[in-house]
Amino acid sequence: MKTLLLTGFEPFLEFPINPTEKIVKELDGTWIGSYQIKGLLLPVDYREAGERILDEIKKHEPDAVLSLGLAAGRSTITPERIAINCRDGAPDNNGIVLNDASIIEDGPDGYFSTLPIRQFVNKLNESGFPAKISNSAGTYLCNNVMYVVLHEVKDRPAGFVHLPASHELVLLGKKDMPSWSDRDLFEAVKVMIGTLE
Ligand code: PCA
Repeated sequence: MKTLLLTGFEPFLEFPINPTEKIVKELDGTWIGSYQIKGLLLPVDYREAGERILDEIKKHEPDAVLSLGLAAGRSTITPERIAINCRDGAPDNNGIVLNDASIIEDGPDGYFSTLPIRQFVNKLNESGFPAKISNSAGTYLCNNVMYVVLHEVKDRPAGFVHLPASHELVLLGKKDMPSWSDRDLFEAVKVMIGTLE
């Protein structure tokens, strides 16, 4: 039996819904291919997010780690290629603002995803879900979580995928941006996990 730690984030900033929260809750405990999914919801909090995911990895020793986040405004599923050692941007959910700050002092500038991101993109596109590799996970919480996981986890596939907004989020938040149905987001996540050996 293999396990996959699947993480999502709570709502943040001007987004009253985070579609990754639903996906993680719905998939928790289910089986996809040879993996049983362990779902974990992360806070949008610089102090806590990294610690929570690393604790969970230590506790459960999952065979793979896939973290999900919302990239509002993107129109496709975007597996991230790289995490950088930088925190800079809008306030987190506790009002903490960081500018030009390292995630890990004296850590490497970046870490490449160890997930099969090219396979993810190919399989998603073949399955009818538009996807492309992203070369920047930003400098906010998603990049932060991706960086701290890749700093610690060297022997298993780990990385991050950004998802577009859901229809529900766009309607509720009165946003003018591309959106997908929850069902398609959910199925796309299953397609990616299904490519893992
Ligand atoms: N997206 C944000 C943080 C939480 C989320 O879902 C990001 O891209 O950093």
